[in-house]
Amino acid sequence: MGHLGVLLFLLGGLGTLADICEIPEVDSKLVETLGQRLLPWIDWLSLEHLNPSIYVGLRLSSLQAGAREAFYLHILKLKYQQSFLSPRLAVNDDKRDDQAKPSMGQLALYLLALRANCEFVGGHKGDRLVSQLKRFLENEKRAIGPNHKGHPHTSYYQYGLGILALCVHQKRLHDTVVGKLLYAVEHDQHIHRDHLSVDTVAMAGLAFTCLDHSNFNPNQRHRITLAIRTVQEKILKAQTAEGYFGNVYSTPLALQLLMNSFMPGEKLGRACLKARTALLASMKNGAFRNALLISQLLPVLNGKSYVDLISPDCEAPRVLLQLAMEYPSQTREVISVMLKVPSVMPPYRYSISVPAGSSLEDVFKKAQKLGGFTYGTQNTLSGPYLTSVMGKEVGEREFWQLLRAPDTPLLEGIAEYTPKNGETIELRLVSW
Ligand code: B12
Repeated sequence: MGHLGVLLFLLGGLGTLADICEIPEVDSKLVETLGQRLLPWIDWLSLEHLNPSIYVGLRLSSLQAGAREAFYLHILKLKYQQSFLSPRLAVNDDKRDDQAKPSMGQLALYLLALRANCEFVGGHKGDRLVSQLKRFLENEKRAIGPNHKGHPHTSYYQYGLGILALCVHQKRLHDTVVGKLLYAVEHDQHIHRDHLSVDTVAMAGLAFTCLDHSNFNPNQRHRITLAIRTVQEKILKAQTAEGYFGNVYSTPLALQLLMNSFMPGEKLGRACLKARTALLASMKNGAFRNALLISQLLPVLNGKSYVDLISPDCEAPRVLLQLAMEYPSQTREVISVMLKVPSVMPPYRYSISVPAGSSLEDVFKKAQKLGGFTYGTQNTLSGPYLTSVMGKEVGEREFWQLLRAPDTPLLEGIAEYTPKNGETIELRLVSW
């Protein structure tokens, strides 16, 4: 019986009805369809598109990709060791190499990938990667500042990932580093503008849950337990009428966190069943095409979370995935989409014709070809991220927000969102 089991047993004995978040098994065909969407990413071994999150998601799922998995991890190791340990990078001016270097969050995800293969980071090379991650966190701690007035250079989401990764590798963390994330969760009005989304609190909660299970930072134990409860409550409060926690795409991480929770009463179990129903409906409606999000969802559908990386089960049987192509339906229908960028001088506003089913990025490409519109992207684990429009690059803590007129932020990026005929899409430079 695990920790949770003992507690439930005790609570049961006291006559209190304790409640857990269970996700009953879903149709295995549906799960396989999701898994199949990861295979092209695993086979596409371009260094730029390597994604440790995909590896983690697959290992915590009920599915496997056979020998390709081991090969993928091997290439991940080469990339991450090369990026952080190659002497060439150390001597060269690091401005040039900086761009190629993975971020703190990506390094953290790589360490999670090692744990997903039941490896502990170690040896001379491994220790240097751990030191690098600790240095990243120290820098972020300094950026947040002694009075918590500043902001991390990356985000609290990546800060949480960093703590989680060190925790699953049983690396000790300074109380002051953990303290910054605790403070952020305790005072969310303070970092409201910092996208303290359900995703971000869920990630913080997963990191705290790991610390709690590992019994590190004993002098902060009480504060950590309270913070976990705060996170649970925030997530439950964020449940929408349809059943999502936050939105459809933050629901997987939210469930990962809640699956490690228990609460008196029946609220938790009911909320999770409702979220499961909503997720299933959205999956059937074609949501979850993005590999990163699939990698966060697959563990949930297998009853697992990132906290399981403390001691993963690497022997669990998993179903071998077969490559299957999904063919987009062919259509000759042409739609028109109004693309608008009001903030530039002169304001841009143009109706673009594209084949039905085109992505927003296809619309951008067409607009660029027609003239008068330019854009730039940066590759990320979530896909192409829009970084400039009409030559206007984003500044610090700014981003180009994607909206459907009049005022609805899109829930997908430019590569995945497919506009409908007659829609107006606005690009707006905003601070966050
Ligand atoms: C922090 C964050 C942001 C920050 C990123 C800036 C920063 N310095 O960190 C801000 C607030 C700017 C942001 C913006 C957007 N975001 Co956002 N974001 C996140 C969050 C919470 C964490 C990302 C992260 O750090 N990952 C870890 C690191 C290691 O991975 P990474 O690839 O190196 O991280 C980079 C990318 O994730 C990129 N990024 C952030 N959001 C998005 C969204 C898309 C579509 C892409 C391609 C890239 C991208 O910024 C990160 C830092 O460089 C995720 C939550 C999640 N579950 O993943 C949502 C998330 C990825 N974002 C989402 C969305 C929808 C957006 C927007 C499209 C919203 C909008 N309508 O404009 C915009 C992006 C528009 C554009 N210009 O292309 C969705 C994506 C859903 C999907 N179908 O893929 C998520 C899952 C949140 C959600 N639940 O809805 N985001």
